[in-house]
Amino acid sequence: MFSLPKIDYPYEALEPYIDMKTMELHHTKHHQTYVDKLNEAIGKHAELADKPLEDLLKDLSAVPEDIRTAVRNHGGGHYNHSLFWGYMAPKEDDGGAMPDGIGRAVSDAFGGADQFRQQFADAAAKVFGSGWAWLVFDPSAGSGQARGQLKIVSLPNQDAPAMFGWKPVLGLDVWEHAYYLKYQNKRPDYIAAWWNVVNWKKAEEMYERNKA
Ligand code: MN3
Repeated sequence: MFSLPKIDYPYEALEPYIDMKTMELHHTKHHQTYVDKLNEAIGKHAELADKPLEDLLKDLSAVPEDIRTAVRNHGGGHYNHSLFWGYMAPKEDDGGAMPDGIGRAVSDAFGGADQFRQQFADAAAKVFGSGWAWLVFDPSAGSGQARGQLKIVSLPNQDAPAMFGWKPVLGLDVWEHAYYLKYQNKRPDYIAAWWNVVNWKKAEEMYERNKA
């Protein structure tokens, strides 16, 4: 059975950039619902009970058809949000600047840290309807160099990078539930504020783990 992961900081810790009420609802209602519906689906197929979620998402065609859409939506939702909480941290704890490893990598891949931020923000702003922007590794591209393997992609709904063979480094939820209470329809304002609470240490850790 899957369960709701704890968040390492209190709901109010990302104020004023991400408000407490949004964090609480996002975690205890939205994320919890993905967990519940994923468990409901997996409960229909005992043979899947021990499978890691990432393995299910990597090969959805192997998931029984009657629960495939539920695993895609709710499994993707659980997977994405479990990463998302760690991609944020209270501002005073994250050091602010990108650590060297990921800093060099995004400079190589996108021409500089500012260019990376701009391209990522554009991708997030342009997601039509509900979805996510991601910085991912694409192991099928390039040859061991960050250049060519690091990509900015946007994905609809709760589709997860694992579904496309990509390894996540950093992701931003741009569903309205992630920002509507504080920012209403102004998604670009939410995106601009989000940079203040990005946990670069976590992104660096994901980068180091996935680049090999
Ligand atoms: Mn969400």
